Amino acid sequence: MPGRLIVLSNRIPTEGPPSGGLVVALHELLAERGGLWIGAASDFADEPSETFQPVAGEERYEKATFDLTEDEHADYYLGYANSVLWPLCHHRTDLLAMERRYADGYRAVNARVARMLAQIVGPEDRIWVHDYHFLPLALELRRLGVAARVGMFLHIPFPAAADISALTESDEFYQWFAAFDLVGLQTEADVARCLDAYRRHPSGEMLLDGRVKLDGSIFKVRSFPIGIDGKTFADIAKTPPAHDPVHIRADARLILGVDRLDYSKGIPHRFRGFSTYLARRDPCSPRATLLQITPPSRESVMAYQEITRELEALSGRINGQYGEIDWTPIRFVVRSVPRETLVPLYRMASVGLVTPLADGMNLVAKEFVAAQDPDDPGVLVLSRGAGAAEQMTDALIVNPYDAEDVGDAIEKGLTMPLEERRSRHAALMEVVRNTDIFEWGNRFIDALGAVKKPAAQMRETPG
Ligand code: GDG
Repeated sequence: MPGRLIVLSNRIPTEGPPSGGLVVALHELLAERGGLWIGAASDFADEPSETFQPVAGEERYEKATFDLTEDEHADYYLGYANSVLWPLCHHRTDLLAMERRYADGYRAVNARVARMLAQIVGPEDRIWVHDYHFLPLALELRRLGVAARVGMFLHIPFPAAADISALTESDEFYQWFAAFDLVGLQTEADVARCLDAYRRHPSGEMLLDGRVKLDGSIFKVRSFPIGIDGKTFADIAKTPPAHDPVHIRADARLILGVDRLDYSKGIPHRFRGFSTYLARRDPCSPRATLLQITPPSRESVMAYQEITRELEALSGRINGQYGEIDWTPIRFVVRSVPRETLVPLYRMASVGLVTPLADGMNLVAKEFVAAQDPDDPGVLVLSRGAGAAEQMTDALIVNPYDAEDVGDAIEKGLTMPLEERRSRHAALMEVVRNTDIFEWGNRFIDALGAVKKPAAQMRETPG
C-alpha cells in the first residue's frame, strides 16, 4: 500500500481558494493524489508548540500549520533564511548578515518541525520539502530514525562551492542536502554546481550510478525546471480587459517589468539599461514607457529597504532627465496588482524585461510568453542569470550587468519585424508547454517514489 504525500512549504493557503502559480499547482496535485500540506501559521504564537494545528477546509487533502514565535520568525525566517541563505544562493555573499542566533534559530525551528513530522509520518510516506527554509529537515528526520523518502526542491540557485565556503555552517550545509533522498534543482547549471561542490568536498564521492555520497549519506540530484499553467494563462489573456489598465498614448509602446522588490531581480540595472536606450533613442521614434510593477517583499530586512531607496532615486533621476510634460518614461509601482490586471498588461506589452542578476527560474518570463497574442507577440528580453535562460534560448538573452547590452535589446525588441517576433514566440511557447507546472510536480513526486530504498536503510555508519 503506497504511503501518502506530505508537502512542506513555508507558506500554505490557509484561507479561501489558493491563488498564484506554485500554490495552485501544489493544491491541484494534492487534490489529485490526496495527502497533507504543512506550512507556517500566519499568526505568531507566544510559545512554540510540538504538534501541528489542523486547518479546516473543503479540500480533498488535509492541511496543517506549525506555529512560530516572533523571535523564531526573526531568527529563522528573516535572519538565516532571508539574510543568509537567500544572498548566499544569489551570489551576494557581500550581503550575508551572519549572526550566531540566526543559525541557532534556523536549526531549532527545523528540528522542531522534524519532531512534529516524526510523530505523524509512516515509513511508506513521501515527504516533499520546498526550498531553503527547510534545508536541515531531512538530517533532523534521520536523527529521529524516520525512514520515509524525503525530497527537497530548491526554488533558488544552488550556490557555487566558493560561496558555500563563506558560510560559518558550510560543513552542515553539505550534510543538510546529503540527508535528502532526492534533491531537485531548477537547471542543469544548478546540478553542475552542486556536483562540483560535492566533488571538491574532502568526503564527497560520485557513485557510478550518478548519485552523490557524503560520509554515510547517498542522494540523487536532478534538474526539474519549474513552469506555469500555460494553458490557463493563455486563456485568461485572450479575454480583453474590462478597461485599459495603463492609459498610455495610442502611438506609445509599453515595456513591462514584474518582480518582487528584491535585489536579486536587478531592477536598478534594468533602469540603467532603459536609460541607455532613452539616451540613444531617435526622438522621432515612438515613445516607450517602462512600467515596473514591484510588490514589496521582506521589508524589515535592511538590504530590501536600501534597494527601495535606490530605485526611487534612480527612477526620479531618469524621469527628470528624459520625461516630457506628457510622458513619464518610468512608472515605478511599488505594490502588487491583481492577476486580472497583470495578465492583460503582459499581453499589451511590446517588450517584457526580465533581467534578474540571479534567479532560480523566473516564472514571469514564462507567464509573459504564455500571455502573448501569437499573431502579434511582444518580445522577451531575458537575463542570462535567470534559470529560464537555459531553456528559453529564443528570447533576446542579455547580460543584466551591461546597461548597453540591455539598452540594445530594448531597441531591438521594439523594432523587431513581425515574422521574427512570431517565430521566436512560437519557439518560446513550445518551452512553456514542455514545462507545464502540473507535469513538473508529478515528475518530482514520481522520481521521489522511485528512489530505490528509504535512505535510512542504505545509510552506512560514518566512520
Ligand atoms: C522563486 C524563485 C522561481 C509578481 N508580481 C505580481 C504577481 N507576481 C507573481 C508573478 C509570478 C510570481 O509572482 C513570481 O515568480 P518568480 O519565479 O518570477 O520569482 P520569485 O517570487 O522570486 O520565486 C524563482 C520561483 O520561486 C518558482 O520556483 O522561478 O526563481 O526566486 O507568478 O506573476 N502576481 C500578481 N500581482 C503582482 O503584482 N497577481
